[in-house]
Amino acid sequence: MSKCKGCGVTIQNDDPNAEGYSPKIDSFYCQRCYRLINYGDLLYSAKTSLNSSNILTKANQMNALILWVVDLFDLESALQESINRFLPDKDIIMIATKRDLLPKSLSNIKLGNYLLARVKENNIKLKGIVVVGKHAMDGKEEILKAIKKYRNDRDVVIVGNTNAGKSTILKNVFNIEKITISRYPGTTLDYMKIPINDYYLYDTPGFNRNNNLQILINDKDLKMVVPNKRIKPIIYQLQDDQTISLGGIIRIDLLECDKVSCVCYFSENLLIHRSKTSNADELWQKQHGKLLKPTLNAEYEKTVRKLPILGKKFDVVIYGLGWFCISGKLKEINISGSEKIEIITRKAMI
Ligand SMILES: Nc1nc2c(ncn2[C@@H]2O[C@H](COP(=O)(O)OP(=O)(O)OP(=O)(O)O)[C@@H](O)[C@H]2O)c(=O)[nH]1
Ligand SMILES: [Mg+2]
Repeated sequence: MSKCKGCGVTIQNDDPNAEGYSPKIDSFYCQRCYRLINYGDLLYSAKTSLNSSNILTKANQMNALILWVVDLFDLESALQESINRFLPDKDIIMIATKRDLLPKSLSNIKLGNYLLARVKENNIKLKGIVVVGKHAMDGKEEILKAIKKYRNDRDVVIVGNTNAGKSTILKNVFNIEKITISRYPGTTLDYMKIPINDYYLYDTPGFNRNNNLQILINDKDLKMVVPNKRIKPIIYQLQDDQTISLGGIIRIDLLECDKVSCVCYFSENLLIHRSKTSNADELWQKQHGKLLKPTLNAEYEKTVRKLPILGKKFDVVIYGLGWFCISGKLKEINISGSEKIEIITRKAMI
């Protein structure tokens, strides 16, 4: 049976509604990849059907060097579970992607030190870290050098969260032109074995993080929340009780602020709205889904949670959406939004 050259799924021509369908059994692409590549539209979403543990179990059984691809914009989501737990005894290189999305004010040295510290703190054992950007074109040589240094006659398997940029590496570093890349999580559907000189390189489906906004949001709203150009930080100076709304997804109440600076690192397509906390309830009642959009499906119940304040300067990270950097004195931070989205505080990145 032939496999789709875009996503690795086995091609079938029995069921037009099932994965891998193509009108012709010997097609190059399945119908979904064909439409993604030629029209950029998504026939069906595969983001919830992927099983992360199967992907890693298979990688663990292979005699291979692991390239663990981590989206810098969505770092916490990648760090939430130790990669070593799933791949004990494997040599792992972290490829941190999408450097081009982070502000220029964050120097490479500072970013490198931050990554090293976070990896150490999370007890993750790596052979090395390579930072790349602009669709893996910047840093391409470093990836090739790292593979050369650590491969030791083994194959290479690329793993990581959905949308981290795994297939983009195959396309732009290894010139695998036909591979499908898209902004929709769950693009690659099966292991893809690609011969490279004297070894095989494997692309794999991404792991699905169910507490990540990019999985929870409707596919049509993805382009409002996932940045595709460098993030321009928006800075608010806050006094007293203030509320910042991120579209209709999350609302953050910062209470009893005393000269607080709140820097927002989010996609420029996302509407960020500031109001007094006393006006915020009314604003949400009137404008949710109108001015305040996108929203999540109604099935995601809205809850309020209190976040710890981590000293004078720290980040509040919303998985898959971005983060705030808060500095100054304040008494309380309350977040309203679906409890399914993970929100944490961390040491400031920038
Ligand atoms: N700005 C920016 N976007 C990138 C970069 N690398 C990848 N992307 C974008 O990230 C999205 C996902 O890229 P893919 O290569 O399909 O990601 P993947 O990890 O293979 O995703 P799955 O197959 O779903 O697991 C696409 O919209 C890419 O264009 C980068 O360096 N910079
Ligand atoms: Mg892929």
